[in-house]
Amino acid sequence: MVSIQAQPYEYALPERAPALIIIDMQRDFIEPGGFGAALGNDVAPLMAIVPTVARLLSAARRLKMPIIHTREGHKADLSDCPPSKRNRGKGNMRIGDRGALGRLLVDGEVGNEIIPPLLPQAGEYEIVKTGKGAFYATALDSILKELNVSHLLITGVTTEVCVQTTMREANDRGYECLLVSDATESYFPDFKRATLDMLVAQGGIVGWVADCERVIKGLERAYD
Ligand code: C5J
Repeated sequence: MVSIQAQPYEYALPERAPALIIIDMQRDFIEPGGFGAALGNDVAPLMAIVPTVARLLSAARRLKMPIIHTREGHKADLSDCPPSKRNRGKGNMRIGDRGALGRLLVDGEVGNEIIPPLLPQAGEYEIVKTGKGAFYATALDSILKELNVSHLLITGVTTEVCVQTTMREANDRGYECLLVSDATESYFPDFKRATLDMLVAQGGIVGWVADCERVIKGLERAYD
């Protein structure tokens, strides 16, 4: 059996290839003028992981793995954005307000698009989600079940918010999850570090962590 060298121990790869999940690599979080920047964050660290995510994406395409992209986006009338979500954040910009990339976190606006180097291709799934977790109020679980997928390789932003929430939701639903450590990023380095530690603590209470190089090596050995 082929495995990926990971923490807290080897991640055994199944016969059916894992799905690559790319969380919220949209302009709103990665580019200046979007939602992340409106909250006062420096977006440069998030931009820096784009080549690594692109490398994984290209490997997944070559190996014909299922690929799922998510975007965090709300309806234009914000009927799917509860006050518990909208009335948060610092500064005077909130979800739905107009910024340099259009209305923040609203589906169909420029800021809500996936960044050009990672744009989905035909045959890949693009899920618009309103929650932090990608399973909440989406078809993700049924898509994965239909594809007969049991293992997920998780990437994207931000590590401690939508990525971690999705990985925990996935683990609760029975998926074996590995987070790719250099293909995820946070605006807060300490939060990223703590998240990676938490996921693999206690014998991998939520799942596994490995870097892109190790992941690609394992995938090529298993599925090439
Ligand atoms: C946030 C996300 N940070 N994609 N969303 O609000 O992590």
